[in-house]
Amino acid sequence: AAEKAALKERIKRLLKEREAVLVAHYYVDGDLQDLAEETGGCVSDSLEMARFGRDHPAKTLVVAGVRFMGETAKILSPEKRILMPDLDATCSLDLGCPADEFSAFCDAHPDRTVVVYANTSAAVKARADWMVTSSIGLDIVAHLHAQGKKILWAPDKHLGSYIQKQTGADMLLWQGSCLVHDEFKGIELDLLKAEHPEARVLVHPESPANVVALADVVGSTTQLINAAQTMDATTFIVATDNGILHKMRAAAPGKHFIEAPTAGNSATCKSCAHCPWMAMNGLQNLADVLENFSNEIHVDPQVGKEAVRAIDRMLDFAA
Ligand code: CIZ
Ligand code: SF4
Repeated sequence: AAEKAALKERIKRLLKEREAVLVAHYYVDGDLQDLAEETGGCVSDSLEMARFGRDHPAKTLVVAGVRFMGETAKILSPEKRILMPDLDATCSLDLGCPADEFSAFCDAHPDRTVVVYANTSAAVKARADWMVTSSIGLDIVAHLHAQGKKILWAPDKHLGSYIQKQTGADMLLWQGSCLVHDEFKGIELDLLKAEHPEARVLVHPESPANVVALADVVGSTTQLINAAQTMDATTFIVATDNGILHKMRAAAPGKHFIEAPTAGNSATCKSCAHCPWMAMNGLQNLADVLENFSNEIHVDPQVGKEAVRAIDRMLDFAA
């Protein structure tokens, strides 16, 4: 504990010395989220992290999250130095959608507007017409559908089919999934609901359809935290990465949060819903990158220029 406190103090000192700001995702370790908050950085979802980083005057951003988040920050702020605690922190959605295969898929369907989720590489974003996050994807697809556009969606099949059902849009779906959310189980969730009939169920739409079907609220991380705070209930079952519980408990003190069941849930593994790549962010590697200015994110400037159009479209739509 003393060691941890010393490490936190060292990081605070380094952030000042290096004139750097820390942006952290809701899914990373609670200590990192607290540090970001205490030092004037931000804790948020991938959209807000990128926007905050772009608008903050610091010349160095440290992104505690996964690689696509560092890349998005770099694309939006090419003049800034973007560092990440571990450059190998990736995402199964990004891994499952290689740029060359994706580009061929787009070429085969030239009549479709290409909409990609934020959880993709810079090269995939460069091939897209629009980038969306889970908080705004539904509104953007509804908007395109109203214009009579047919859509090619990548990479998350569950989020895609959820948006398809909600909007009625013509969507061709890439078959990717998040290895964390894909593990939530409908039957077990139904049983858990029966044990806690008073509980409200909060579900991220990267989860399978039979889990989404049991939700009281389906939404992005930020939307789920807001629901926990504002809904008139004291117990919630939460189907998303359990890193979010840190923020939910702080935002809604006195309320009770239960993790939704995953395939891995058992006597030995009570909380399996945690992204192994988010978990690669720690105090020690964060201190190291600040000390050494190591683990810098680079995006090919031409790719970045092409990718920024898809991101700016979303930001303009949101404004
Ligand atoms: O599942 C993820 O990685 C999410 C929800 C990212 C984000 O904040 O949009
Ligand atoms: Fe990707 Fe899922 Fe991890 Fe998010 S939680 S970074 S979607 S693997």
